[in-house]
Amino acid sequence: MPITVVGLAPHTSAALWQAASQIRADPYTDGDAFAQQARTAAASLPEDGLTAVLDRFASRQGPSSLLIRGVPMPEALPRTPAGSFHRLPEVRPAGAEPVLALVGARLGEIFAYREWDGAHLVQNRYPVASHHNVQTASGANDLVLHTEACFTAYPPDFLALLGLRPDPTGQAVTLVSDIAQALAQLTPAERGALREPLFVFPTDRGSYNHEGRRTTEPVPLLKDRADGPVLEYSTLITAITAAGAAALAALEEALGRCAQSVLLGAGDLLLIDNCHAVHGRTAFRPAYDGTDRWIQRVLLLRRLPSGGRVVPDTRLAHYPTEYIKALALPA
Ligand SMILES: O=C(O)CCC(=O)C(=O)O
Ligand SMILES: [Fe+2]
Repeated sequence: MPITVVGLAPHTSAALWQAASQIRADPYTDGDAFAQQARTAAASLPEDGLTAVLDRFASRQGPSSLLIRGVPMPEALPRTPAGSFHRLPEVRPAGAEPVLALVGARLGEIFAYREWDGAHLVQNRYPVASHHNVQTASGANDLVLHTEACFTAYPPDFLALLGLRPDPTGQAVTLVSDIAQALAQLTPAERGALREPLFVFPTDRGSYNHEGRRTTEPVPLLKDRADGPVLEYSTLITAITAAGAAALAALEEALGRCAQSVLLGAGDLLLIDNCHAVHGRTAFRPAYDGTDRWIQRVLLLRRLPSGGRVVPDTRLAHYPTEYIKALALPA
């Protein structure tokens, strides 16, 4: 199934820019006001073809990922920064944040993880030299297929990824894979195994012991919810039994076969339903000279938890020590 693409006509693009101009708060210093303004602007968008597509996507009647092309961009974009965005001496909006938040807020409430990206409600993603070999969005190796924030208390319902600057070498390609399509290629026994608590992440800080290695507690990957099966997945997961391993291998292969490639150019906005699609990114060779690929992201929840827009990453205690150190996450 090729990815669904919606191209914005110039007048729709202009209307989006106009609506986004109501969002004036700084996303990095005044996140709550920024998100509230985005919510108000999104609710008052004129009903047209685009809002119909977005509302269908948000109600999960459409595809599990959707590419919108022709999102209006600011006239001038600064050079791609070096170093993590939230640690830059000067954190300044790039100008695309309001339009990203506007479309995102039509799908849900913008939120962020306290421990990541300085808890910014818009996350800036570009290659960081010191993360080159780390399994993270700012790394340069293959970013393996994953459910965003799987097995945390608050995995996003949706993600929106906006291309600001494409990879000049064309190598960095975002991957999305439809879960239902992949599951349909598995046997009933394989799907059954995915519903069993047989799956762990290897970590030196886990409480469980599998064949002499520490791991997280075993969990099922597939859960049945009222609105259909929901999968939480990462290629980094391993299984604790042979049946689990066979099911996991079959799933990995099927997700790989179903993966679609999206080269995020400037103004390309990829919407992902995090319950029904997994995503990743191919490896690339950044130059680290200000011309590298740059995307911005918002995470969305259909309903905010009572604590507000900044939530804890409840899996942090189980990340490997080396990973926490490499990314300088709060331990
Ligand atoms: O860089 C990409 O295309 C995807 C990065 C990613 O997985 C994310 O931002 O959640
Ligand atoms: Fe991701």
